[in-house]
Amino acid sequence: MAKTFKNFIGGKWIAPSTGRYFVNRNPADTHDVIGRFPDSGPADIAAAVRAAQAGFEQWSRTPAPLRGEVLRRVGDLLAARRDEIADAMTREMGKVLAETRGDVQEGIDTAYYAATEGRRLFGRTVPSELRRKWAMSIRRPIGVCGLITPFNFPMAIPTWKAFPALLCGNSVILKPSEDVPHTAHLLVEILLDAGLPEQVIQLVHGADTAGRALVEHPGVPVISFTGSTATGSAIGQVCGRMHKRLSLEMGGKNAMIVMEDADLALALDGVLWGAFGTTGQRCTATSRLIIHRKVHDRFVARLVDAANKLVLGDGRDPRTQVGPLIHAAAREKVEQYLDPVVLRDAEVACGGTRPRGARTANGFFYRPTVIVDVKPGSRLATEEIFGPVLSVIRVSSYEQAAKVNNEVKYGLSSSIYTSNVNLAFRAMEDLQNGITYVNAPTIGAEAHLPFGGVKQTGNGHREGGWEVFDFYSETKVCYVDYSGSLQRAQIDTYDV
Ligand code: UN1
Repeated sequence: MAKTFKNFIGGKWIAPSTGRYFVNRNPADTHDVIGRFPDSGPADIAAAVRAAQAGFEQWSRTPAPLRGEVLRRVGDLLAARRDEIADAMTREMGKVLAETRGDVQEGIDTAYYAATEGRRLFGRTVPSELRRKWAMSIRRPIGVCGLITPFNFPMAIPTWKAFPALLCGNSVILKPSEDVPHTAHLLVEILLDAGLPEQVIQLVHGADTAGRALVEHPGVPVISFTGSTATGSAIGQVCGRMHKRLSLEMGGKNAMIVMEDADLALALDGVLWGAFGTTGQRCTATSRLIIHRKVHDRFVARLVDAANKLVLGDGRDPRTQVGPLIHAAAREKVEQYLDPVVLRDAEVACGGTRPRGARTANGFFYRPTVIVDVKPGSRLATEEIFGPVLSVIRVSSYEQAAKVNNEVKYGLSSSIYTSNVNLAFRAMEDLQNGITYVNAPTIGAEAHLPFGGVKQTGNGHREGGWEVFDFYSETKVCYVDYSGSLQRAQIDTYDV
């Protein structure tokens, strides 16, 4: 009998008010059941908000350096349990152990970064217009933050959101993806072990009903969401109506540009990792290869050869290089793009089918797929697939490559392989993305730099780095007049 997990609300592990549960299975072997998790409803969210408001009263008054100390201990505990958490993460979402260890490492880095920020959280002092008067800004906590996180980075993304939110003095309600509830459970255990006051963190499992109740609750002034553009739009409408602060990280259709003067061996390693790492299930995944016609045929031949050799299987098997997709619907979505009606004149150079054999028989596997002769503007060239599918587009110049890169509604990451330094710098300006890599693939952003995209990928906020602390805090301005008499500001003494 599979283990039954609970929500963490009001300082206790409790069953959902709905009495309903969903089953969490290993996507590499659907016979392997990890556990049953709460399918929560609005009453669970309401209870979590009440508790989080009480937690906020306490935590917002705790000095920021002490809040940072708790996060430092969180980093220490994550580091001590890294391999065990990575194993559990691979079991519930499929990516290989090297990647899930990296996912936990991103959480560790984010914890230590936030910990040190507790001793900064700078405000500013600026000169006043008037004598004997000080003018300054400070940072204040906001309240309860509702965090809705995806399956592909089960530890890193919750920590990107929760740690800066906590460091700034807010309390947190985490609603993780229903595909990766176990990793979220482990994270909350660690937060509590590190000494976070128990009302400050609430964990509410569930699907859309729980997520919607969180977004619509008037007691949650801050929402941060990573996921699809369609869901992000729906959340944006509610938050706009309710005047909530909202950070959105959504889709991508990221391109790697390979110019004729590129180091092709380097670019080959880059595209294999960018397109097929995490089975293509990253917002930053390399989904398009925009390649100069002079090197196209040579490069594609080597790419197809290497992609065919990638070993599929359970991510906990050390031989495995590519794990499964997250669930049946994700694989069916990939398969839709292989329909002849969608392919039209494009040609499948490798992959394009489910694999055969015992290693992959019980999971949602799909072969690494390269599609050539993709036309700019077609569905394969513009839509996010979120699977191991690479669309190859042939171009004749840098100008054309940059234009094709920019011809999509998304703008997360891009990359250019070239040995021409002038072109590299031009690309950094021309490519309409939140992140551009030179001679590196489109994935692999570092935890201490701002992360996010332009256009339909986001709504102008960034996660990570120094900028995220602005999102999770309110700027407050204070004036201190120590002149002893009424001094009117310049605008109030203007002489007509
Ligand atoms: C995501 O896919 O949502 O840059 C985040 C990267 C990772 C983060 C990806 N550090 O590839």
